[in-house]
Amino acid sequence: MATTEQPARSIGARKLRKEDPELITGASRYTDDITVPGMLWLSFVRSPFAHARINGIDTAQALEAPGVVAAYTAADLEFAAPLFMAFPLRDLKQPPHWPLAKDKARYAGDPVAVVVADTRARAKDAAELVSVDWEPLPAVTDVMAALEDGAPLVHDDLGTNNAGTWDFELDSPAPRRADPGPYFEDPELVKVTGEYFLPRLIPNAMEPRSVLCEPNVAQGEYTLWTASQIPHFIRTFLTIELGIPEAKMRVIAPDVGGGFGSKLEHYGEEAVAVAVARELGRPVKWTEERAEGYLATIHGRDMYQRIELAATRDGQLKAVRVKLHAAMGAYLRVVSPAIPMLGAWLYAGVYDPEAYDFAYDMVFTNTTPTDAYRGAGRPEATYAIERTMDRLAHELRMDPVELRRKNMITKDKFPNYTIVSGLTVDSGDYQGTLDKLLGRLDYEGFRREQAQRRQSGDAKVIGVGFSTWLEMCGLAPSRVLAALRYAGGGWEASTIEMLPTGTVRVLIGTSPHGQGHVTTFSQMVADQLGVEYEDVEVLHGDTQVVPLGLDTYGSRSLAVGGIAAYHAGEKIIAKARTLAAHQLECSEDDLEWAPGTFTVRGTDRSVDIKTLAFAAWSAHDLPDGYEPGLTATHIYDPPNFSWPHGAHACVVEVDTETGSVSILRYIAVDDCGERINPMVIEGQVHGGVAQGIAEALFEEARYDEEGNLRQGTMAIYMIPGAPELPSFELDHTVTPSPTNPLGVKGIGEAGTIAAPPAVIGAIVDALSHLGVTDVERPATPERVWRAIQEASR
Ligand code: MCN
Repeated sequence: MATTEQPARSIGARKLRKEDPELITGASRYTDDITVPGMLWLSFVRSPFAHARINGIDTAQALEAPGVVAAYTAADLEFAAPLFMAFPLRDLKQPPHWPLAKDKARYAGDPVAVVVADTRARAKDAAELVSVDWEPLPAVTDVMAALEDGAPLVHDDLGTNNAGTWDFELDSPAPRRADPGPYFEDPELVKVTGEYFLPRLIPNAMEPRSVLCEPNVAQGEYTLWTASQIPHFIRTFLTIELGIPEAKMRVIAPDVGGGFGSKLEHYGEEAVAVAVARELGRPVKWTEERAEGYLATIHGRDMYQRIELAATRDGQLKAVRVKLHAAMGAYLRVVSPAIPMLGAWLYAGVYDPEAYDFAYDMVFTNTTPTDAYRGAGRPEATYAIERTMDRLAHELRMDPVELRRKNMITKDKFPNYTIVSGLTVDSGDYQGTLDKLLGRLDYEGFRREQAQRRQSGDAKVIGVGFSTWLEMCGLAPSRVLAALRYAGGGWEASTIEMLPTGTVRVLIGTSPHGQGHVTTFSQMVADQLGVEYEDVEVLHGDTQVVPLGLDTYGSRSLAVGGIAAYHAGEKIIAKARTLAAHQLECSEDDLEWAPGTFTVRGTDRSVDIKTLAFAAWSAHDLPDGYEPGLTATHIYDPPNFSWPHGAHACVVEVDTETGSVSILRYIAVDDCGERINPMVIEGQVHGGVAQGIAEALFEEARYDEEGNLRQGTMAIYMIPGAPELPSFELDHTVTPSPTNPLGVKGIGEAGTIAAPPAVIGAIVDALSHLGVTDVERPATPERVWRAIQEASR
C-alpha cells in the first residue's frame, strides 16, 4: 500500500527553474503575443508639453483615416470613478486622476485621446491626425522649486504643490522611543548632516506594458490580459472605475517579463481598454513603445533627503532625525504617497540610537508620476543612514566598520526586538554577517594596498564602501496597513488540490514576473506533502483560476504567499490523516506522518498520500460526513513584516585624472532566513545588486526647463549590461524568522536596497585623502572628476 522511498528533500536544493525551458525557447506567451479574432488596436495621443491647457481636441481628421473605427477624448468615455489610489493618507490632497486628461495635461506624455483602428500602424498614424488646441503653461519639474512661492501649480485648485506631510509623530502606529530634539541641542554630542538627492529612475522591464481586453457583450463580461504584477487588484480597481461587477471582470497576467515595481500599478490604459471594448463590443489591444513607456510608465525615487545624526565623541549613535521631500509627479498613483513611508522605520538601519524622528512632504511636479521602484522607500533609507554613518566616522576619525559594529543591535536582543522607530524586528545577527563579509574582503589587506597606492602617487586610487542593511518586507500585516490608512489588506491566499492521480495542483495568489515562484513553491509543497517536485503544478496570475490573491510586490511572495501555501498543505495533511485512520482502522493519534506517508505507530502498516488522494476523490469509502477530495485553501495574514538583513562591500578603483570608476569587487552577504532555492536567491541578489549599482553609477532621468524628459530613450538612459558590472561574490548567513513556520524572509529587493551606498561610499573612500566627502548620484566620471577638483580648491 505504501511507497517506501521518499522523494529527496527539495527545499535548499538548487533546482533548475521550471519556468526556464519555456522562456529560453521563446515559447512564453506575453500579452502582446495574444491575438483574438476581430481585435482592434489602440494608440494614445499624448501631451508633448509638460504643462498645457487643453482648449479643444478635434478627432475628425483621424476618424477619416484608413482603418480607423473610433476616437475618444475624456468627454466621450464614461468612468464611474477616477483611477484608484490606495493610500488616502491623513490630510492628503488627492486630485482626481482620469484615464484621459480633461482640462490640462500635467506631464509630457499625459494621454488626452485614444484612437482605435484595425492595425497597430494605422492606429498610430491616425493618432498623429488628432488636433489638440494646446495652451502651453509654465512647468515645474524639480521638487524644491515646486515648493517655492509662485511656482506653477500642477493642480490649480489645490493652491499648492505640496500634497501633504507624513509625520512620524502623527502618523506612525508605532511609538518611537524618544524625541531627538534635545539631542541636537546637546553641545556634548557630535552632529553630522547628510543631504542627498536621489535621482529619478526609469524602470526598464524586458517586456513593455501591454493590455488586451476582450468583451463578451451578451454576458457583460470582460477579460483583460495585462502585463502586470497585480491582476487581483486591477480586477477590483476596474470594477470601481467602470462599474463592472467583479465577478464579470477577469484579469489575466500571463507570462510577464519583469516589472521591478512599475507593474505594481494600475494604468489609465487598462481602464481605457476596457471602456473602449465596452463601447465598441470588440476586443482591443495596446502595447507601449519604449519611448512611450519612458514617458507613460511610472518612474521611481526623485527625492531630496536631509538626515541628521547625533553621537557621542566615542561614536555612540544617540539620535536620528530625517526630513524628505519626495516627488509624486503629476498625479498620485496607486501607492505613490506611501513610497517614502515604506522606509519610515528604517532610517536608523541596523543601529540602536535612543531617539528618532522622520517626516516627508509629497510634492507634485509636472513630471511622470512616481511610484514603487524595486526597494520602494527602503533603498532611500539605507542610502541615507549608511552614507551618513560614513560621514560620522569621518568626523570622529573612526573606522567606518568599527563605528558600524559599535552601534549595531546585538544578536542577543532577538528574537523580536523593538527598534528605535517602534516596530519589532523578528530576528537578526548583524555582527555575524559583517564578520563574514570582512572575512571575505580581507579588510586590513585592502587598507594596506590603499595606503600604498596613495603613497606611490598612483593616479588610480582604490576605496571600499560598506552597506550594512536592514529592510522590512513581506508586506504586510493587514492591521498595520489599516493603521497606515491603506485601502487593502496584506494577506495572501493559496489553494492546494491533490488530484486523483496523485499529482498536486497549487494555486497561488502571488503573481510572479521573473521571481521563479513556480519552482520555489513546487519545492516547498513537494517536501511538505512528500511528493515528487515534478508532480507539483503551480498556477497563478488569472483571477478566474485563482480568485483569491493580493499579488506580488514588497518581497512578500514567499514570506506571505509561501506561508499561505504551507498552511493549506497542513490542512491537506490533517484531512488525509482522518482518511488514513479510517483506512488503517486506527485512531488518528496512533498515526505517524513522515512526508508522504502515514504509518501506524510501532507497526509496518502504512498508507501513502497518493493513495489517500485517490480514495478521497473516488469517495467510495469515506468516513461518515467526510468531504470528498483532498483540497484546502488558506488565507494567511502575517503577524509581522519580515526583516532580512545583510552586509555588502564594494571595492572600486577611481582614476583621479578622468573620474572614471571601475568596480573591482562586489561582495554581498545576505540573510533571508531559511533558503528555499539558493540559485533563485542568488539570481535575485544578482539582479538587485546590478540595479543598485546602476542607480549609483549610471541611471538618472532629468527634465529640461520646459519639462521635456532628457533621457527619453534607451540609447541615452544608461542601463548597464554585464560588461559594466563585476562578477559578484555572494555569501549568506541564516537567521530564521520566528514569525513563520518555514523561518523564511524575503530577498527580492535586497540587492537594490543594499548596493548604492556601498558603491558611492567606496568612491568617497577612494578620494577621501583628497578631501572629497560626497559625490552626487549617479557618480558619472564628470561628477567624480568635479568632486576631486572642488575638493582640491
Ligand atoms: N526565495 C527563496 N528563499 C528565501 C527567499 C526567497 O527561495 N528565503 C525565493 C522565493 O520563493 C521567490 C524569490 O526568491 O521565488 C523571490 O522571493 P520574495 O523575496 O518573496 O519576493 P517576491 O517573489 O515577492 O518578488 C517581489 C520582488 C520585488 S518587490 C521586485 S521589485 C522584484 C523582485 O522581486 N522585481 C523583479 N525580483 C524581480 N525579479 C525579476 N526577475 N523581475 C522583477 O521585475
